[in-house]
Amino acid sequence: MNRNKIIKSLSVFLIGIVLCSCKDAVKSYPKTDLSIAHLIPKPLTIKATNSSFVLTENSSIQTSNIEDFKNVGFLLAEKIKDKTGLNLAVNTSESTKKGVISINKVAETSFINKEGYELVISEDLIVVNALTAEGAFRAVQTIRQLVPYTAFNSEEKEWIVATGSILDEPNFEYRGAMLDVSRHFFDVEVIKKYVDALAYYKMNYLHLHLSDDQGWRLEIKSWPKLTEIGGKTQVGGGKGGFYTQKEYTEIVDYAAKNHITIVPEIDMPGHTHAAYTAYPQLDGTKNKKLSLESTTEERIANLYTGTEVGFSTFDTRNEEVYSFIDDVIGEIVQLTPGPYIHMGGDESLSTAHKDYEYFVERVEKIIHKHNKILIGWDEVATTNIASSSVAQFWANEENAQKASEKGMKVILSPAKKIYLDMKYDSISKFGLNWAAFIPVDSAYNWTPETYVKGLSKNNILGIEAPLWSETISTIEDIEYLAFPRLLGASELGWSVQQNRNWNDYKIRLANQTPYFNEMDIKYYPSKLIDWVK
Ligand code: TNX
Repeated sequence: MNRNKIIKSLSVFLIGIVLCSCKDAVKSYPKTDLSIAHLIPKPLTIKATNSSFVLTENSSIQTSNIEDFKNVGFLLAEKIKDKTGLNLAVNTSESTKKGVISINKVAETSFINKEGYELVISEDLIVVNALTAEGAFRAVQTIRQLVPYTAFNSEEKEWIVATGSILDEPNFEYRGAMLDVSRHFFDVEVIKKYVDALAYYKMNYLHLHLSDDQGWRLEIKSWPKLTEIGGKTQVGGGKGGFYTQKEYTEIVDYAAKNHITIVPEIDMPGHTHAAYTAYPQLDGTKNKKLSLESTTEERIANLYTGTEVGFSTFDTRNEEVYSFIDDVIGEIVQLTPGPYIHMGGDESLSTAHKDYEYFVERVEKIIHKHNKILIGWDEVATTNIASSSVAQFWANEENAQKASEKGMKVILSPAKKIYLDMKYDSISKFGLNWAAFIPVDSAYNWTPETYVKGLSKNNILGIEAPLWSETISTIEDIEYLAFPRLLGASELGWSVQQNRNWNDYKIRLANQTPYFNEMDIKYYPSKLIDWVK
């Protein structure tokens, strides 16, 4: 190489270095504003610092060396991969460079609430501090919502996260959704998809309405005809279905991975036609068409596929009914790690009140024997029930007040506001309207803290959004009714009253379309919302 050539290649090299470092030095990222991020539910406090954390292929995740914290880290990596394609290393030795997301179990935070978390996002680092993996998991949902759908620089694979800090904890301990899998049966995959969305919006309970007049949906090994006969149809006469215990466990485990607790409901003493059609000795209506001598086919032919309520009851004075319930609850408890068993108790219009009272007290004893807490629809508050049991208010305010006077906690599910099976308006494709039409703004604009006169925040365990399934039979139908109103329920449950505001919410809601599209959620595109295309 002659001298000139050497000088030439040296200068190209030097220019290269200068260019590279210049490029690094001048590389500038946008000014951000964390305080207007489209988060649902709205966090307790947000402080913006207006610069950018840059998520790249070199970013990594590091967690406390505890199993359930590690799982939260892996879950975040999986979700970031789905969204951006970036493959973040979790807990590897290289994960000490710039761009680390650090998820830490700490002994103390600004909160004593186990779901609370602190999230600090600076240019180089994202830090999550939480007392429990549950808190870390809720924080991870916030991070997921903060990572944009589009890259800042797709060539260099850079995603921008707004910097600042968030201190957050839930307003209510119980933030639930209910699916009626009895009127129409929905399989495990449908439930899992619903769980995914519940988790993303920080809800923590999924109540499954597992039995009703039209169908019994959970395998009970000691009473196999419940599903062999009682699971054979549904509203309108479809094929019905049921969960094997293995499938139910799969649901419980999947929910647990998402820090969601399953609440199983066996509705009784009313809403029991399917159960006593399978086992006529339980029948309290003296239905002449049912007898112990009838064949399986005859019993299946006697199942109910209509939608009327209030005609059925167990025989509350028959001891066999209570050994049946003990067996059923005993098996369910074995499969259910959560603290609650829901006994229904609504609309028992064919049960004399004294028999209803007697029944609820007996069932409460059985549930206590199995070390679980009873939840019942608000009618259970008309009995001599223990203060440790929980009433779920749906229609009768007096019952909710009675419950709180007894010292019971109340879950708020006012049908006029939070029944996801109510139509949006008169032209809705699905739904009922016996309680109200519930457009998206009405579903959001109410105040759980003051909704029932005489009930204060201390009496309220939380809120739950039930979805009854008389009129719906597919996942698309579920999504039409639940989305977007379910998100309103999430915010009413999580966010404090002073942070809830329809005009602010409706913008954040409009920006959920990329998530709905990515998850293939067929939401109802309400005209009240200026949906982001
Ligand atoms: C009332 S809410 C019911 C259900 C129906 C629902 C339909 C409650 C405790 N009982 O049996 O499915 O209305 O909206």
